[in-house]
Amino acid sequence: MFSNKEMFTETFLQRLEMTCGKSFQESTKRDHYHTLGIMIREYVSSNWIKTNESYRAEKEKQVYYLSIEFLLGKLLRHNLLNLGIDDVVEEGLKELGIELSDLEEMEADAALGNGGLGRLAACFMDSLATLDLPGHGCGIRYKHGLFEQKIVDGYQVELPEQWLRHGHVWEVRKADLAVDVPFWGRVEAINNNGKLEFRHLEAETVMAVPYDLPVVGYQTDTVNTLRLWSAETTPYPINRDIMKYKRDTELISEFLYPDDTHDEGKILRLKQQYFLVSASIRSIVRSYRKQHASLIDFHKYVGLHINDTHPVLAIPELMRVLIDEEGMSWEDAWHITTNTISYTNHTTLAEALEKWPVRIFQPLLPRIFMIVNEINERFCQDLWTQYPGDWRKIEDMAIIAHDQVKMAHLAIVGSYSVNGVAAIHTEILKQREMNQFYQVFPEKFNNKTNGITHRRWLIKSNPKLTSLINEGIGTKWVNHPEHLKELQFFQQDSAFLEQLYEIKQDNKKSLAEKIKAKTGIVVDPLSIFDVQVKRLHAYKRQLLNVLHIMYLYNRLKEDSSFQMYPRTFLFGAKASPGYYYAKKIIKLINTIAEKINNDKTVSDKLKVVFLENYRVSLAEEIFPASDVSEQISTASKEASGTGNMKFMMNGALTLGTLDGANIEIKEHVGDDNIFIFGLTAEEVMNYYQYGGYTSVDYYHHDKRIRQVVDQLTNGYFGDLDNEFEPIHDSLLMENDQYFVLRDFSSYIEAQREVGKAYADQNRWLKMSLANIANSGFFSSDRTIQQYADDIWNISSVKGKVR
Ligand code: 26M
Repeated sequence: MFSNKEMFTETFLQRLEMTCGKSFQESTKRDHYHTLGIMIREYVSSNWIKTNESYRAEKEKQVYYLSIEFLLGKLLRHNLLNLGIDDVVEEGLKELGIELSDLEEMEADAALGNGGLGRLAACFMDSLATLDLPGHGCGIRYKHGLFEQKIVDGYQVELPEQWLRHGHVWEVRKADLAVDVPFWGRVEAINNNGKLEFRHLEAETVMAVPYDLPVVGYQTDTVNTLRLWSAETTPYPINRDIMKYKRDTELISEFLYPDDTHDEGKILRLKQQYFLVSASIRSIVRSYRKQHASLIDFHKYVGLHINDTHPVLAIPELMRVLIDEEGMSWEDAWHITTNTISYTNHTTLAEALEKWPVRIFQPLLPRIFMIVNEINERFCQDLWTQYPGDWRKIEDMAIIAHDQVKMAHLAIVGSYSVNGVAAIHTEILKQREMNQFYQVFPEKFNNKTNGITHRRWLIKSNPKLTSLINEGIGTKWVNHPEHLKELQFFQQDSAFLEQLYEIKQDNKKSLAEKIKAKTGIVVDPLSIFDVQVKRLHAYKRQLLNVLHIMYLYNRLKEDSSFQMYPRTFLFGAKASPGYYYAKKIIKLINTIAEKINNDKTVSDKLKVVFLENYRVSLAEEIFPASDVSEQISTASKEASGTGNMKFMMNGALTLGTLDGANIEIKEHVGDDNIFIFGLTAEEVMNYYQYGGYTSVDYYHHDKRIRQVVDQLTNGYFGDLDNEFEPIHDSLLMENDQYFVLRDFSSYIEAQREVGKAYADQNRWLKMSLANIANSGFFSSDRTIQQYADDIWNISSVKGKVR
């Protein structure tokens, strides 16, 4: 049905009548979108079935990527592109007077994630399928994804997100594959001929219903599965209060938690975690059992990867299945479990490390708690043998201590691989945060630097740049992104550089139009688009960016001889609804934007725009239109970053600290093609350890700093009622935890260099080209191949199956 235009339009019209029960004349854009989605799903389904059959027939090892978040975004164009039918569909629709881009607008972003960690999971799904690797995702089908952000009077307001309002065409509900997940109740031990057996009694049971999404690889027949679980009531609940049972059950998959650092310790969150893990493992074991007589070789055929500690209960849950359901000994079960589970750490921020009070954990998951307890006791025994008498160390490393269950400790002890997400991050884990564990299990630790799918973040989002690259070096890079390196041949080709310039200008114009339409603000596409888009966090230091803008404004107002290249500063950021300080920063950005954008005396030099509701689909419009990529976290705090890679791939230049993957970006592009400033991770950590930083000294000794910090509270920007006093205090009274004032001068200097480089158009274009050319390493295809080779031990099934 997609082999040519005519075939497509014919089938489309036929399906439209069948699925919508309307004539073409009566039909709406939504009907068209829906019909197209159904057609694509149908087209994919035979390869989906074949992929599954061949995995079964070949008994291939399968990897399941367990993640509490999958930040997918829109799927229509992505699927068309991967299936290689985007042109046929686009042209066919045109014949019918329909614009494909209008249909794309009908689709809601699937925003089942907060930020980096969730988007990484989505990129990994794409790379797994494209590389023909037997890897699948397991997640939760939240009824409401990440909240929708509105800016009202400069403040963030959150609205519930409604992606399922019109249904989701890509999902298939599989009611027959539902499994039960038990909570609460009590455990009874029975003596069966001298062997203790455990039964979980009087549990409140929740039914987990899977919704499967096909994950289509690029130009391949492989179709993997992303299985999202939805919580429903069982037909025969034991709970007498039916209404309460229904509420409690449905709440489990109702909302995504909108926090991406703070461990809130909410019982519902723990319920979500066990729900995901238990449903996934039960369904994996059930299908495994159809192929294998016992679970004794489970680890040879199944890998379970846990995306941060959120799914760490996979460890005790697998132990429970092996012991209670399969009758295995503890030793056999432990051998299998610790050869099945692998774990990725995504942060070293102390406030993000998950800990659960025993008083919450034990009653909710009584059998799982017993198993965690046993794991802890055996681990402490081993430590005692290795470090006899060292009570302090054992207390530090224990999985349960001071009535808390430490999820990261459980993850390290119960897995065979622990990886960080960028070289420096892994080093910090090994040498500092997890050093005690590294000493005991050095062989487990390894690095896997993050990556992004160049199919969404370059080919799909920046078609003009994609065409230019294809004209220059052919299309080999599409399957082997390291070939982007060949773009370096064009370093001296002024015609090529000119085209690169035109494409960036076109993309900037499109974004400028969008900004005008959404906010009424007119921005000049000839100005430098200087962009910071990411979650709002103190450690990411949006504040440093803001203080610099205030400084520039002051210079422009006070010194008529001050020269600067015109700039447009763009921000996009959601703050966690309960994160008071982060919300203040949003208000601050909007407050200074208001004053600056309405000051005619600087309007040819300076504009500030806060883009509402930053999300995957908006990101796809921003990266291609960016010149400067702000990656200015306090060194040592950003595990990797992945936005930095998306900017780079679209030819933006990084202005950043030596943090996370910025360091590897610098190594790939070379020192001349990046702007680095600020303290190193080493220096930051030394300050934390030995002290020696006094932020007020910087306030007193640098009048540029004094001026902008004073302006936070003196009403200069028109703010009322000490609105920004908390920010002012964080810098002076609380000694500026994130070294904003310490790095201020160095940042101004680096920003000046950026302006100078941009003014030399030829130089800038060469730098931009160097960034695109060296971005191949940051494709998630490279990352996933490393996971497959070094952690999972799986290989491409291309040619092996079907
Ligand atoms: C935990 C408990 C309760 C509520 C929310 C959470 C929680 C949710 C998401 C905690 C952390 C979450 O994500 C952290 C995250 O996104 N980390 C980022 O991971 C990226 C991919 O590896 C890295 O590039 C970023 O540097 C890192 O900040």
